[in-house]
Amino acid sequence: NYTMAQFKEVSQKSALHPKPVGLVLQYGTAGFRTNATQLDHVMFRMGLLATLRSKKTKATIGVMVTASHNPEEDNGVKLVDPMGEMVTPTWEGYATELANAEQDGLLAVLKDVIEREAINMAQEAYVFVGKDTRRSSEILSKALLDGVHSLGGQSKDYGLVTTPQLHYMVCCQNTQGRYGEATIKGYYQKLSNAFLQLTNNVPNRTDDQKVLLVDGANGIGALKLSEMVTYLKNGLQLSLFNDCSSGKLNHLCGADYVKVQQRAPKGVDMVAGERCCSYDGDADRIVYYYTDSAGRFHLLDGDKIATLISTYLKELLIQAGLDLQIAVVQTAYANGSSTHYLEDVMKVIVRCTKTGVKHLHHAAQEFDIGVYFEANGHGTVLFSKTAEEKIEQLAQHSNTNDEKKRAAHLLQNTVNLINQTVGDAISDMLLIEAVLAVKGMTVQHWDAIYTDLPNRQLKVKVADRRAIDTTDAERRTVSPAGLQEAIDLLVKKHRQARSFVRPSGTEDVVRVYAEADTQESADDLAHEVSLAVYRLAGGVGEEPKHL
Ligand code: G16
Repeated sequence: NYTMAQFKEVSQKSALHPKPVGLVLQYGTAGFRTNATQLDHVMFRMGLLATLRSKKTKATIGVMVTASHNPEEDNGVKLVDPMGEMVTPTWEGYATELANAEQDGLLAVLKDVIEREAINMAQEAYVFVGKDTRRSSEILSKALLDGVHSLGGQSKDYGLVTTPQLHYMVCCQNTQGRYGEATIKGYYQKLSNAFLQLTNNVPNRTDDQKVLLVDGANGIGALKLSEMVTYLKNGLQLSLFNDCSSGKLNHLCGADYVKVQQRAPKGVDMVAGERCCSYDGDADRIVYYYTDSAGRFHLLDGDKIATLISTYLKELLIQAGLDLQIAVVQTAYANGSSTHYLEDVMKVIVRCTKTGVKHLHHAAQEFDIGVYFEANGHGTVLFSKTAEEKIEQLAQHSNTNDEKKRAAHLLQNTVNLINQTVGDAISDMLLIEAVLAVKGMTVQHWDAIYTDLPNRQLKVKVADRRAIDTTDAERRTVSPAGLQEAIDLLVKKHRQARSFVRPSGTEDVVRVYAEADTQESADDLAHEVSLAVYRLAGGVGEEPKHL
């Protein structure tokens, strides 16, 4: 019968994408991610899984081939659910089972998923596929498409796109175009129109204020931003660096480098006082920065972005007279000063979740307006259906007084400018630029909203990072024994200090975060905690050295 024929096809095709015997991969923070040479079978199998997920949900599913901030040699896969969100934990479990099944056990796992989910195999399936600029992405996306087609799924290959663009396409497709047109041109038009609407009526906006330097991390974001420039007309004066023409992806540049190293990327001709921003390798993260006249580097990370955006939205809600609940979702990496400012000065609700956009996104959905940002610059804003309807009604209401109507229009265009499916460097950049223009703020004004506590992030190599288990949104460890007690004692030695450790879900390392009242103290604490991790959690290689 039909299914038997499909299984035969899967069996034959999977032999062309064999799994290295004994290789076991974990589904990480954003999907599978490792050296590209180990991923051919994973891609084929994720093609199978996406097809099943599409049959199950009777909707289009997306799969993005990317390893985002990781080095060029790595690659990975991100799965996108019908509304542009990440897949659910149950399906992450299926993904892990499929990826790790030995060659002769693959069909059994596949059948098991079909049975457990009661999937109608006669149902049609559609999968949207995208890839980043890594050399390995081309062949890996072919393996992925092989998987889709072998189970009878249909595909649309968007080729080179940013991760958030693929999320956007999936959402447009599954909302029958209500969210927008599922084409790259449609994406550029929707975002540019909203940006121009927001900024065109700003009085006295000078050309100088439109200047922005962008570090494209030598990745897909650079390519896509240069395509978009014509749509933005004269709304921005962009200078693009690390644009893929010569440099290496994410090497000494990009959002992750700038955030973790707290220094300017290589390859950007910075001028004191000028606004600069960096994307990451698949353009779903952004951070801003500038150097002052004394040459000091100032970073405006995801926390500062969340603060700017939520301040702007709160002010507009007040002007519009709309009673909508606004919340900010952060992770343990959020700078203590940002949380303090949001809770105590701005008086907005603040939630803390585990690292990973999927967790933040979920928490943000519980509010009328949920602003979520990881400190590393990954984030967006979610508007509930009620919030969007109230804004829409007010914008259309002819009796509304001028101030209310103006605020409602600004809110409406803000909603259109935001990619609500996932963090999006291009959309976030345009939003930040629009907010600064509308509020008449410079990057220095923005930076002065609050002062970050000095902080430091380090990585420690251990034999098996699963030795570390965490609780309380990753703020405390429960294993190995004694580690949390050791961290507590070390933290007590410093002022205004906080520190935590967690296994990375994208790299084979344990991450260490520390903050304190001075940079020296934060650096000391991060080093001391790294040593505790190394000694108690099976460190490998040389003992961590002080910076
Ligand atoms: C991914 C996730 C982010 C996460 C980051 C680092 O980002 O989407 O939510 O913050 O990995 O995760 P970890 O600390 O577990 O390695 P990206 O931009 O690399 O896809």
